[in-house]
Amino acid sequence: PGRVERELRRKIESGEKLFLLLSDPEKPLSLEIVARFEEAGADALLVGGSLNITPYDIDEYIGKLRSGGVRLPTILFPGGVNNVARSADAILFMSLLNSLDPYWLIGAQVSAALLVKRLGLEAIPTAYIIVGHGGAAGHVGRAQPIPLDNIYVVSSYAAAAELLGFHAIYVEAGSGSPRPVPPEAVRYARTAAEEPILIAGGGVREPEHARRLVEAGADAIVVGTLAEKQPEKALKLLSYVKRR
Ligand code: 1GP
Repeated sequence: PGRVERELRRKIESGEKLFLLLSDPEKPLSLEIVARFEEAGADALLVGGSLNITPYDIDEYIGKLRSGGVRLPTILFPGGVNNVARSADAILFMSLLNSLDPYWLIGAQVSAALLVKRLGLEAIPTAYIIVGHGGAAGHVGRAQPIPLDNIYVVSSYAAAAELLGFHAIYVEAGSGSPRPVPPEAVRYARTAAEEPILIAGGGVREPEHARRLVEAGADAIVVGTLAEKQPEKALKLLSYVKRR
């Protein structure tokens, strides 16, 4: 693993749970908001989105945060090849395991791989699994989302991800999903795969829900929409994740 992943793993191994703030450069979180989350103990900033983004937007955004004093590690959370930008510290190099389209399984990765290497981005091999609503990511990624009433299916995907050597598993309900990523999905993933960093996100709005995700075995909770719409509540949620 590279430097960013090693630091995340060091924290996880010391018993910390991670709060990952998500900013979509199409509607970016302000410098002031990002700085407040950093101050409050956020562990990294994920940057990315599905639509209407260029690498220039991302570089400009990260540049602005850096010159404003933000020191958080920045990790690309790419909605596509258009999200590969040099100013980030690392990239979730993802395969959408339950996509029906080979492009999102391996095509986008082939398009991006040499660029990721040339830009010197640290790649964190990540299995992306979409459950329930799926949001824009599910639609764009042509996912066959795992049905919420058969959520145990997540365990098979998680086990496959571990055996294939992914370093992280991201269980996603979709940004702004009306139903947040279920703790049961996290529990099935955790039981089936011990080694990968387990990330959960999508529609997380309640501090209590974040606590349940962590109890179910999530190493990291991603929050985007709430930080944009109700930053105070998102900061409270952060404190629930980090206090443990
Ligand atoms: C989306 O999981 C992330 O990819 C975060 O979702 O915007 O609903 O927090 P929210």
